[in-house]
Amino acid sequence: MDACFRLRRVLVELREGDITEVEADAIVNAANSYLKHGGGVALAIVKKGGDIIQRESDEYVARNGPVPEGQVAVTSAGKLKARYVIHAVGPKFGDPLGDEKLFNAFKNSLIKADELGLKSIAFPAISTGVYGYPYERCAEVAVKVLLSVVGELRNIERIIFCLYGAEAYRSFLEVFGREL
Ligand code: AR6
Repeated sequence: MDACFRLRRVLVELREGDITEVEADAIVNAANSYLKHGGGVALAIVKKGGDIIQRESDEYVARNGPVPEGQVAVTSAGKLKARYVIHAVGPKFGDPLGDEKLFNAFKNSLIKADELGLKSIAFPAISTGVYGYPYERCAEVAVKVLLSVVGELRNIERIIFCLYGAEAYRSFLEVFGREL
């Protein structure tokens, strides 16, 4: 079952499932700095969206260099329902600056989507797969971002967190229920 929270004029939804199926103006990818989408949610996104996503990612890195941790790059979304993929580079768990970088990865995705004039955006639990972050810690960082950034958003009306599997969903629900 989905859970909803309201933060000022923004609706925040928690959902369990596959982010490649989500209808939102942008979906966020949990990417690496080279935008080589070889595993996890990144691979699911390029498999369903098509080669154009990897091609535009390669062009981005060729032009701008690797994307630093905490920063984002935008490509189109190919065959996905979304219009854009926002590739956010999260930290690896254990990095002493990890929480700050994770905060920035969520925050910069929201700011970028808002700058593009988008109304809705869907996030996976960035850094909680290959990069090893505990779900709860990721959820705590995501809540801090929401509380600090929502007031700045002009266009975004709906923020979805699409959690993969029951354990991820339960952890986010517990933290969001407590903090929001
Ligand atoms: N929909 C939503 N969430 C998903 C899906 C999906 N289809 N598939 C996996 N997840 P990860 P990271 C969840 O490993 O930890 C890649 O190789 C997954 O269960 O995708 O930031 C990149 O190319 C987990 O909770 O990203 C990078 O090299 C969350 O998505 C590296 O992994 C993030 O897991 C990034 O590692």
